Amino acid sequence: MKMKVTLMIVVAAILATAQSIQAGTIKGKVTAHGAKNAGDAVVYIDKIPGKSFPAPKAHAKIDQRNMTFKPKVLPVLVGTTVDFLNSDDVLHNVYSPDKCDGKFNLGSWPKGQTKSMTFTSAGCIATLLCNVHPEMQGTVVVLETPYHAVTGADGSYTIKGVPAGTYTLKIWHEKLHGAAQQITVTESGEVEANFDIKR
Ligand SMILES: [Cu+2]
Repeated sequence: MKMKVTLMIVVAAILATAQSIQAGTIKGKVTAHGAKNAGDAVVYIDKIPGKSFPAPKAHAKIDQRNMTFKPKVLPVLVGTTVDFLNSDDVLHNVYSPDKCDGKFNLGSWPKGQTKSMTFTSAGCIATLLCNVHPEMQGTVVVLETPYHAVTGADGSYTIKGVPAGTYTLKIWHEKLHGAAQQITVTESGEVEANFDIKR
């Protein structure tokens, strides 16, 4: 009898531990008023008080291809290094007029080559431009948590692996604005959060 009770306590403890490391999913749809579509919006957990995340070792990548930045919008955790690859037959340049780690200018480089930049200013929105092709524009959004997603053209997004808790969910878009939301993520559930964004 005593043995059985002990076993039950152990099982309960294991279950409790398993539950605390389980994670939920945030998903939803963004509706854009005043933009071509609802794509390229960044939905993200603003910050988690008392928690900071180590800079990722893996580099993120932005390709300059067919005279565009791909992806056009890239959210990264603060401390992330982004590799900029030129995949076109022409010279491309990458610079930013925004004060993210200085107004950086990485210079120009030919096809097949990469230059890297580490983004260390949380909250910074770095507009990416190419001084060879004025029509090219991209954005790196530097965030304090790794919980973020970019919307597809239909406005849908999914953020997976979010630990249980109550958070402020925010949205960034190049031109439009939307209100932040308070959301609660449960251990293994799915939370839906939809946004309306406008000028
Ligand atoms: Cu260019």
